[in-house]
Amino acid sequence: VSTSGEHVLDALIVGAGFSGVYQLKHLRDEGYRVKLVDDASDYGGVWYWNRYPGARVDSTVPNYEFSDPDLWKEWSWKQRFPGSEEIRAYFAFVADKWDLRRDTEFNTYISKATWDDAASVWTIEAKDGRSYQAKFLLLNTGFAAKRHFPDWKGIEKFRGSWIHPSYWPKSDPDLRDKIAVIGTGATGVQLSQELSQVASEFVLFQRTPNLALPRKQINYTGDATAVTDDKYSAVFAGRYESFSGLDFDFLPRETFEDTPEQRRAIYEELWEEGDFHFWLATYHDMLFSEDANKEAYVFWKEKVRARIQDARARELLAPEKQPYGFGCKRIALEQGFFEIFNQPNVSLVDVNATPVVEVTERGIRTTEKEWEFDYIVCATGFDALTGGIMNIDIRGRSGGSITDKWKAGVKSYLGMAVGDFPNMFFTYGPQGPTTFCNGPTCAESQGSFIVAAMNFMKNQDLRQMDVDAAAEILWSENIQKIAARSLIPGTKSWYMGDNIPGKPRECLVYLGGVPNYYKALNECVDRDFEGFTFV
Ligand code: NA7
Repeated sequence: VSTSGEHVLDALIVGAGFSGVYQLKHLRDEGYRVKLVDDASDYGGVWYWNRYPGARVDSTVPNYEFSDPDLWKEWSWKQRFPGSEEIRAYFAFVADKWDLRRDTEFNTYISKATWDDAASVWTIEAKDGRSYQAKFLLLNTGFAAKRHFPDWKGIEKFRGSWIHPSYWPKSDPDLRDKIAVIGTGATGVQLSQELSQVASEFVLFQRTPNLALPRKQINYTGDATAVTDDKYSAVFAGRYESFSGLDFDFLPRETFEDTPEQRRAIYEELWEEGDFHFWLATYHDMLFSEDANKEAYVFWKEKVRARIQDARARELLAPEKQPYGFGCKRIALEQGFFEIFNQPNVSLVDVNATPVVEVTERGIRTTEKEWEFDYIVCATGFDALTGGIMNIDIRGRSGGSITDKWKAGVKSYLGMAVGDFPNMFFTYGPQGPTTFCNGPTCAESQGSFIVAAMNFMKNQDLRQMDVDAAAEILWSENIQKIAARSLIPGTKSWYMGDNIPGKPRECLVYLGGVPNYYKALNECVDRDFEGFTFV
């Protein structure tokens, strides 16, 4: 393949979730020659992979969809929180409407990317030996692309099936047998609700309780929809005005500005709303003041403890003493989760009190006993935020890898670009508002930034765009400074890199809120990409 000829793409887009799909459509609309590749065999990103029973999004629609009227005018969701299957159907609909398939190659796992400084081109290699050349490398690998498994000894001995939920077999296994779920993140909670209803014996292995909130699903039947047509544009505009990119925001006052009675009434209202309201539509000091945070926990605990009959389970799931900062770990949305522990077929193992010793042929041996299982489901999460990017051997201008560059901690500008890696952007990754901003909102704001950057390069006849070292230091330091004002660093979580042994401890997400992030992107564009250097 020649580096100067027609084979060189304007951009190779890696990852066919919301971000990648948005970029294919919008870069192609601008006349660029682009290609979208993904390891999966269809669109959807995390939704392609996450097919486990109960998998569903924790953002409501229409927040969780593209804002293009050509799409929303024709598409009707069946639920307020759509399930994984419905989201895959949405992606298929988008692929047809936006005519994406002609420029997409599936079953393509990108393993290597090397920058050629003389030619100003990336050579990008797939695991099967195919290679691409592109002026821009656009990484949309998502925050949950690298799976994490427990390092228990003896895993290979187990005679039953051992599954990570994001590799769920396409033909559902028979789940009426004895099942273990490891982990109480959003995935573990969703799985537990479903599997506990079919398994003869269901055991949840918990390390940390999830301070889950009531989901309050709504089914849209007949003509019922999330919002009427006249409200869509306001919802989409509102996403950029709220901290979390959703259609609600923190209250404009502090917890103790209200009387106890007023506070109680507010908490009850937020609880009744369901969704993340009790987390992200509450008093604005909840994630910043310890006393405010404690107050929220007291209410949460009272609500949840009343739902669990067994005293031991109650204390493990909703401890009397607050276990960690409320909302400082990713909160799950639940519907009936706490009630499953009232069922006779359900047990809860506390791996802190009775640690796992080994996996055996028949199941899992803890310091208490050997548990027998047919299936062990490892809902143990991901090397979140950085794993999807560091999975790829990316070599920048100086020949160094991104893994080397980020060894002691992430460095980026705007949570999208990395110094020494010219003409490369990533989305929905570290140092952006990732997961504190729902996927489609980020896909559209970061995607438009990429389109603007490529247009700027074209209009100015530029070949290379790299990050200015000072801008990178400033952005990266600012991520930690903003985090330090909140309670989030005080709790162990994957926001802080704690779930992966050896990962540097630092805040991996931008906690300044979507409006400030969006403003930073827009200012950068308006100031002719201040913070970047050009050739
Ligand atoms: P998460 O949120 O990373 O949850 C993983 C869970 O697995 C969490 O409860 C962990 O406990 C637990 N875990 C991990 N390793 C172990 C071992 N060795 N033993 C016991 N328990 C363990 O992943 P999810 O897939 O649930 O969610 C990821 C995101 O996807 C979610 O936030 C949404 O945005 C969608 P811990 O809490 O670390 O003590």
